[in-house]
Amino acid sequence: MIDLVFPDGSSRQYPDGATGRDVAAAISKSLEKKALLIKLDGQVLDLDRRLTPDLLTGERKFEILTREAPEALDTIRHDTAHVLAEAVQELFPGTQVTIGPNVEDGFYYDFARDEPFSLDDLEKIEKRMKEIVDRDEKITREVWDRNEAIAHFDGIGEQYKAQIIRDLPDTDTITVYRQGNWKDLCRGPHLPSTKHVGKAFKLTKLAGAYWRGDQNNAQLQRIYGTAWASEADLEAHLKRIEEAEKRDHRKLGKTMDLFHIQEEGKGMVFWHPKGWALYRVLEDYMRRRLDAAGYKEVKTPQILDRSLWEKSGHAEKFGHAMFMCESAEGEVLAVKPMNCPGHIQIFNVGQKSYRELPLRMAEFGACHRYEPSGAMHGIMRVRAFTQDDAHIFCREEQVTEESARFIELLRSVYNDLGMTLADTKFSTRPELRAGTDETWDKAEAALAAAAEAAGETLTLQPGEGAFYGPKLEFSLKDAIGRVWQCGTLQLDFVLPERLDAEYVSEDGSKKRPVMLHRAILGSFERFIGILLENFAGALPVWLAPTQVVVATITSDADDYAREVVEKLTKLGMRAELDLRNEKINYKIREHSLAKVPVIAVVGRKEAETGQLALRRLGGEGQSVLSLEEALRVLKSDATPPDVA
Ligand code: THR
Repeated sequence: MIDLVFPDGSSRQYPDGATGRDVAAAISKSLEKKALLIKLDGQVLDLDRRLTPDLLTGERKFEILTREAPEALDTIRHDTAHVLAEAVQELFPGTQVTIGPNVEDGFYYDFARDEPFSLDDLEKIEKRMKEIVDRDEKITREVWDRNEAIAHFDGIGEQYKAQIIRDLPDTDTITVYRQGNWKDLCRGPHLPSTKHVGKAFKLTKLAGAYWRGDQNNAQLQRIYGTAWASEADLEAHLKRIEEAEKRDHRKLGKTMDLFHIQEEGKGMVFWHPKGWALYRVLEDYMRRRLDAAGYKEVKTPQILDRSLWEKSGHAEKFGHAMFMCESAEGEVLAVKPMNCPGHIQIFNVGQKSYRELPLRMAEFGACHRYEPSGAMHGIMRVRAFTQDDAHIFCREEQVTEESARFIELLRSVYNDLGMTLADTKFSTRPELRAGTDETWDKAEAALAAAAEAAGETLTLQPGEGAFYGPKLEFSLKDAIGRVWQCGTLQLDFVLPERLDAEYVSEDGSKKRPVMLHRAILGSFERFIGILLENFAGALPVWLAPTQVVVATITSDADDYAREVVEKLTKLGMRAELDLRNEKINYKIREHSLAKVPVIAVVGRKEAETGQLALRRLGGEGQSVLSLEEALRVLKSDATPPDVA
């Protein structure tokens, strides 16, 4: 007999060889109907898998999974990939299947076929997939002999599958899933039949791929799809994608004339006047916040001799991401990928006393890191970026207090920028690292304790720390629920040691300071991308590159419009004049597309009465105010939240 423990803690016995379906049926007919899979000691298995003692690997924890279970969604996606492969092979005989894993929100399948698939083919394939679902093909698991499996797949011309089996360790059980007349080598688990896949799926795109991701291998065709447990979930997903496309910062960058990137500078941003205006507002804001929080701003060189990067450990541990250059005299220099070694050089000039700590050294440091050309994404993922960086040199006993202050500042900055902190990850020692295990033990314990003292709940990310220390990563949630990792706080005992930073302690002895590396925005480039997507370009007045456009209805209001712009400019606002001989509705549409938050419309009437008609982006109608009142309202909207 097999003893199973249910989620409510109760346990029951079943005959050896009973299936998950038998167990569900014994509980209730309705459960048997809804059951799709089972979970046994953490492993998801087919509903019809015979339960044998060798499957019990732990506390015999047993669960029946229905459509609503997250694990079921993974299987639905994977089964949709199988249905896709079956449909492709039915419609395009001679196409070979390779692999078809799950990815975020869906799956893909790589096919070997000489002729390319077209977008029209995707429609045909989708139709056939729905027919396969209607056929309700039973899905069954079979254990095959390894050599027979190789011979079978070779025999039917499926070279890739035969190759996959050849490369599997001898000890692996070879399982083949049969679905109607179609078979695929697969580890499983799978749903009981194609009916359960449902029709909440959509094929989304075609892409090229290489066998095993190696460009020396054969080229394959990848079909991507998304699949969900219900039509409503699919609809919601497609809506989110549509919404995200509308907000794409690359598109907004163009329509708002903010920046561009070109081939000759992959991952390097050309800021246009309007984009740079936005950048400067954000930089000015950050500078004020840092000044107020007791940071001292510095500027350190862009390229430095390789020897310094060897000493710091960057050349060895971070060299893969560094750009190197050589001078005419043969010196080898590295373009800085980080600001930390530079800041330690400033700390090391003159003797430091414990009284000077904590010393918070800030820099809007332009860094360069090599990113593979395929990984770049607009201004969000770039090779040249500017960190809102700072290093806090402090005593060990100041770590908790400084971490708490930093987290408080970070929360307040995100709040001012209209975002909320969603999640904090704690990343521990990576494979490639500097420093001893004892140092890492100490650093990890201290950082986790400091974060918890500051009220943070941490999600663990083992092995994701910086090479010199563990780190906290702070993520934001945007207006459509997407999460972006931005801020960081890292605790480092390693670099002060490697670069000889020291201070004179209270008892006159020399000690190493602890270094806290921290950034709030992460990088200005990425953060501006996030702001644009979060607000769909409709930035709050204080951040908007152009805050007000004064647009005339008729030319007899020109002088008055000029006077208004002059007044706004005097108040420190970014105002523009639109005197063009165009219809007012045309002007309004154009400035709305450019996401200007306020348009002040002036005609003869406004000029005569000394008024302004204000139209807000996304708002209905207009409010007519006296010039004085309008200036007061606009000035107030344009004031950054930390100054207000
Ligand atoms: N060196 C750190 C980094 O690049 C900053 O100081 C935050 O992640």
